[in-house]
Amino acid sequence: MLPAPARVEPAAGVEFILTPGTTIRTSPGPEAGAVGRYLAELLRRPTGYPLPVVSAGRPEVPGGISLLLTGDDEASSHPGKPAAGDAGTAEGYRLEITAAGVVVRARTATGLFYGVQTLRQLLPPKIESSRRQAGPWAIPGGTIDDQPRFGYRGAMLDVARHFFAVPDVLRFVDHLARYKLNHLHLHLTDDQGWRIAVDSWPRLTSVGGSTEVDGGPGGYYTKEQYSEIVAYAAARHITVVPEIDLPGHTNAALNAYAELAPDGVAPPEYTGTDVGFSAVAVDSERTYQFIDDVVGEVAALTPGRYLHIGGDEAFTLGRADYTRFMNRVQRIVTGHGKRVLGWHQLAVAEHSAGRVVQYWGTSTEDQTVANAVRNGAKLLLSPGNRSYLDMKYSAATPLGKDWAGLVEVREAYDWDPGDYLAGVPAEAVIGVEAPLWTETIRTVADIEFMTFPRLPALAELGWSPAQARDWADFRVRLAGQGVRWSTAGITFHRSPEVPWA
Ligand code: TNX
Repeated sequence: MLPAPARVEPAAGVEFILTPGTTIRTSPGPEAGAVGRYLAELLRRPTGYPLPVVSAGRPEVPGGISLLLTGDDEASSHPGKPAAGDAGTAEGYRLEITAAGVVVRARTATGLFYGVQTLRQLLPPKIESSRRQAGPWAIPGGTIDDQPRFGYRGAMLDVARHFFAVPDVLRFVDHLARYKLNHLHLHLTDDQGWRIAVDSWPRLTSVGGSTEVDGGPGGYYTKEQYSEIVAYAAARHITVVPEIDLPGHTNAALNAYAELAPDGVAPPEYTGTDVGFSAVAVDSERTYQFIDDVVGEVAALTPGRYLHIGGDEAFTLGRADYTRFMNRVQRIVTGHGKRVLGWHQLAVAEHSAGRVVQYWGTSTEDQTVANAVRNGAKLLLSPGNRSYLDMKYSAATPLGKDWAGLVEVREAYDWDPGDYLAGVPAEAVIGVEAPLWTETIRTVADIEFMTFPRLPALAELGWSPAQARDWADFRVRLAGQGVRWSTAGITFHRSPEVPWA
């Protein structure tokens, strides 16, 4: 299983076998019912079984698969204790598999959903096929008690450098769901393109959306399309974190609206891959009106608590201007009811209630970040040399970059997020995120080649207890996932570090 569950007790010689008569029973209510239907949809095509989903408070007849929401009383008598506060409890589940049936118990539908992902991995790999396969469909017996170590487990997709249409993003969401990740960060704006419709500033997309790296056609999401991504992710218990990168990485916006540029002159469109050359006019009130409009519209479409404001690589601004600007942008974000997330350069700005800095450096020391944390910020870890999905695996990797180093699977796996940055206690770490920048990434196959197998490695760091981290064991479990990816049609890097079947 991957990520490794917190506690597994196998029952030797016991197995449950899925049959044409198997029923899926769920607690009453729409949330548990939706998880039941999700499970049925995963299983129906490969098995060819009808797998009806029925709602029942308590199954009168044992057998089949039951997805049950537990009351607080029942949940509190469970032995699994949360490691990371409420999120741990809320996302935990217990899975019991006997010859008579499968029971998933959880306090929330999110916990049931994670129990379902574990169950999926316990079925034979042919369960990943989109065509009907011959049985038997055996699930090994035992009990699993599980909950995540960290409450934030994410991946970022850069849809600005190269645009990815809605179906491609939804497929990426499904990859996250498989490994119990719960945040999708969308890098929606950059020098090469603006990808989210803003009604009050229409040229952002009509002009700013029509470019991408190497001069491709670009594209953007209408509000309906963005909401479709949000809803699809929510159905998989994943929260979308939209990023509007400021004050740098803004050439597409400046190209669309000259009034936002420091000298009032629109720069030409940009389809190269340099960074750090653009910035909005930080001394113009019009700029703050623009940000208030954009943040307001994006916040209104986003149910999650975070709004990411970038803050990286604003090389044309001095520290004082940058800090003053970011202080003001942070207030705009909280004014629209969201918490601030930003790349760790944001650490120099004043504290803002509930803010999170995302560390993307390659050193384990950063005094400015440690200070921001002492002042109340939380930390999200995305070390470039560990978690960046756009770094090459080896010098021979045809895609990607290498400025943060070469990142083979062991490098991506063998570090501890709880103990990474000097002077930052584990309690201040909300979790981990793997960013995929797309300067060199053009297709779904490109995305998957860079994502698999490193995203599962990061998922285990985010979910499993620290003491479960064991490279020798992990590489064998990872190898077992390979046949599932091939069966599901997912492209992956056949790392020489992993004993693939
Ligand atoms: C740095 S990481 C960037 C991105 C690039 C990436 C390429 C960060 C916050 N900024 O603009 O796409 O490197 O690896």
